[in-house]
Amino acid sequence: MRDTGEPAEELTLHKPRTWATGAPAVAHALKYALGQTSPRRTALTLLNINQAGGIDCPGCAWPEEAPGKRHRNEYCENGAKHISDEATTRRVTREFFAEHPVSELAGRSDYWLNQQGRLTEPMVKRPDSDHYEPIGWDEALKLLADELTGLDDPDEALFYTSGRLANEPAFLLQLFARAFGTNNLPDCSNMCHESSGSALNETLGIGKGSVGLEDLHSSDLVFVVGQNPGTNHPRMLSALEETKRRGGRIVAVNPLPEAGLLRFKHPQKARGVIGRGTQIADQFLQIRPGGDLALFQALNLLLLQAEDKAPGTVLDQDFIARHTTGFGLFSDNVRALDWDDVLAATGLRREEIEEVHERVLKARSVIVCWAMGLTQHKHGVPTIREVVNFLLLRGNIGRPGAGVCPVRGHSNVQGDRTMGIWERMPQTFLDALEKEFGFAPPTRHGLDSVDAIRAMRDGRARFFLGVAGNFVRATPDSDVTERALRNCRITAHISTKLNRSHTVCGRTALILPTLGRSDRDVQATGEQFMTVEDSMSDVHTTRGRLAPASPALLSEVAIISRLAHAVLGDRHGIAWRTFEDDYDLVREHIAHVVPGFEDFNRRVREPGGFTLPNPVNELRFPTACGSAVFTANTFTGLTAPPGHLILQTLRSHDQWNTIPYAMDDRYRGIKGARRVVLAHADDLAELGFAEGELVDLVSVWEDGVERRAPGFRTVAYPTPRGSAAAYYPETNVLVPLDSVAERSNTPTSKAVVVRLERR
Ligand SMILES: Nc1nc2c(c(=O)[nH]1)N[C@H]1C(S)=C(S)[C@@H](COP(=O)(O)OP(=O)(O)OC[C@H]3O[C@@H](n4cnc5c(=O)[nH]c(N)nc54)[C@H](O)[C@@H]3O)O[C@H]1N2
Ligand SMILES: Nc1nc2c(c(=O)[nH]1)N[C@H]1C(S)=C(S)[C@@H](COP(=O)(O)OP(=O)(O)OC[C@H]3O[C@@H](n4cnc5c(=O)[nH]c(N)nc54)[C@H](O)[C@@H]3O)O[C@H]1N2
Ligand SMILES: [Mo]
Repeated sequence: MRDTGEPAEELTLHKPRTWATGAPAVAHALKYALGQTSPRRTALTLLNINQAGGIDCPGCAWPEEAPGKRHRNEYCENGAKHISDEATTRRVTREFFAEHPVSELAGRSDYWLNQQGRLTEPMVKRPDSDHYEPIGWDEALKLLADELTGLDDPDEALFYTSGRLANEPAFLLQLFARAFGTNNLPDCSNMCHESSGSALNETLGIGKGSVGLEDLHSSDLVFVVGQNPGTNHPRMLSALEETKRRGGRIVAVNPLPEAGLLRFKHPQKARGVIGRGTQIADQFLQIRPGGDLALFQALNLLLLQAEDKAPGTVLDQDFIARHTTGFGLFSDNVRALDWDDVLAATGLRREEIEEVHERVLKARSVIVCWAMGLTQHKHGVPTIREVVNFLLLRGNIGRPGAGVCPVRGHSNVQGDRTMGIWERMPQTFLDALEKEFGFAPPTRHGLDSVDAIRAMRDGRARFFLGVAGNFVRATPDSDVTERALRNCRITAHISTKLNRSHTVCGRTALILPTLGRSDRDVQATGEQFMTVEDSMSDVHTTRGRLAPASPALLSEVAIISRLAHAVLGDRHGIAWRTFEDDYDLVREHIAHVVPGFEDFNRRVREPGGFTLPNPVNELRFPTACGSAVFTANTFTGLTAPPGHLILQTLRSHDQWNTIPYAMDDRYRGIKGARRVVLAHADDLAELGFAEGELVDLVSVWEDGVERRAPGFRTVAYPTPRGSAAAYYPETNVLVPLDSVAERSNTPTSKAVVVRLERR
């Protein structure tokens, strides 16, 4: 058989690991790096990751320590793999596209497409052609501009971004979209932390976390809920190790016994490389999927009852009286709680919850961290609101060692929102844009990702520009989404590497290749840097060191500004043509428009940058009523009908979002295959399957449409009864477009009802 370069799926199973990182992690990172690029480039990139003045790791948004306290190697295995993947010396050239028609590329795996290397020049796929062919930058941008000006209504255009985009191009993109006349700025947050933003805005008045690294280190009790830090935020484990060293306690809440939650070996300290490492979780709650709202309500009930028994000793009555509203409604609601419902929804024993309660009573400061295990559920928003109730009860907000900590994904996903990448930016932001640039931005809210798919499907949107992401693999209901994209007059992508979104084309399609984080960015006024904001609101610079992947690449700032100029000319007096020469000019505008960015150019040049103020930490709550808000939330347990399981779609240890880097998931003991479904041994037996059997996953949803992901191997795994897990993006095809979280419209990627069918 001809070697297609596609990885074979050959599953071997090992015992799941109980500890994360340590020496093997360093070895795995170097192995991947050296498979992609030279030792010299590896050294140049890895030594600069997350150093003051160096490259911000394009991996996750976990913050760095202050410059003086950083490790020489302030990166993790996965960050290192991620940046080597960008620094690769492999190239996708015009000859590649001449050899591979689009119809062939559309049949390739996400892994294969990514492994072809960096994109090198702009390419166009013209109507009725099955090939991408070279096109000059001016012609490409004119083609896009003509499509935009030819639309009947600016709202027929969509501008998607991922949180990979740095602040400067993000600011320019939203400025361009709004000057053009639309708020259609769907982004990856819609699939990610939208539920957090929604719940936190409503209850605290700001959609961001309130804690910094020092808070985490000094906290008495930290909850890690719905998050797999060993894989997705490995440097967070160093922070949690420090929390423990200082006497803090950690409670982990997760359906899966994830390796990093149990034990951690620090890769950059001798005691981490050998020996047993630190036990991270003092208590592990193996919760049923979707059970978190019930858990926090039960904890809140226990707090109310403890206060009843010993008035004035449990709740922070002063804080509640001075800084909150809604306590009465909240407490009436919680007092009606039925323990049987709680135990059924959580799958936990009452004693386990009471043990957590005892820990809470002992803790003077509490932080709750969370990620996708909370946000990607139907009740994601009320769950996070209940977490806020829990913290408010004892005044665990706005003081040292306490607060909310939504752990962000993409390295600049929080910054992009700060810069205005949001389909529903508040009027104050739009007013500031108007004051700075002299045009009135549209006030109608734009479309988020799910609504953008509906609009393309129904022919209401016809122009799609994707920046720094992989829209068709990040979104649900893959078949529906791909048909929707193919409905467009034009689909265009500003990308560093080939991905499936480039192969799902509108009538015309463009690939606009760009510099990555690791590439040196030299413009007319000299070498440029960009800026990012991490998960704890620290804003700092990022500067690449490597020779660009190709001389034909333009920076994102250049592409977006030139496109804007091609469409708008000098219409609003915006100096589009100057921005690419000098990114300081963009930052000047940001300083005028975005609160907290005053004197941006000077402050961001200081080592380590600066931290944005969070009003919550001054006990100011910019909600509608000016106080923090207690809410009343109701839960319904998540159970699958007989013969079915609740499937969560998650990340393996060897992928970055939609891009697999290898077929392994080391910590979970899975090697050589991604098309696997993890389910409890007793469920497999009850449903009549042996381990290692080949099955289709079939999702059932109220619309009666059958959604099928073929060819998965069953793996017996210690997940709660009735639930299962499989990797994204292979399983996105199973997530119905209309199955979304209340209020945030986030696809419910952590709760899909499926049955297994023997092949
Ligand atoms: N190496 C690497 N790092 C990454 C990424 C990557 O792909 N690779 N992606 C980045 C991005 S964009 C993001 S958003 C983050 C994602 O970081 P995570 O949120 O850690 O990512 P997931 O793999 O989706 O894992 C979700 C976790 O939630 C648990 N979970 C599922 N359902 C429930 C539930 O109902 N309740 C509770 N309590 N837990 C539940 C799962 O078992 C799993 O441990 O990581 C970022 N960092
Ligand atoms: N079923 C299911 N679906 C999910 C999730 C889930 O847990 N389950 N998670 C959701 C989450 S949390 C997220 S954040 C989304 C992620 O969705 P996206 O952010 O859209 O996807 P990525 O895989 O990060 O995008 C990868 C592409 O980004 C481009 N790229 C990388 N670096 C750069 C750069 O510097 N500049 C430019 N211009 N391009 C670059 C490359 O071409 C690469 O192919 O997926 C979501 N979808
Ligand atoms: Mo994310």
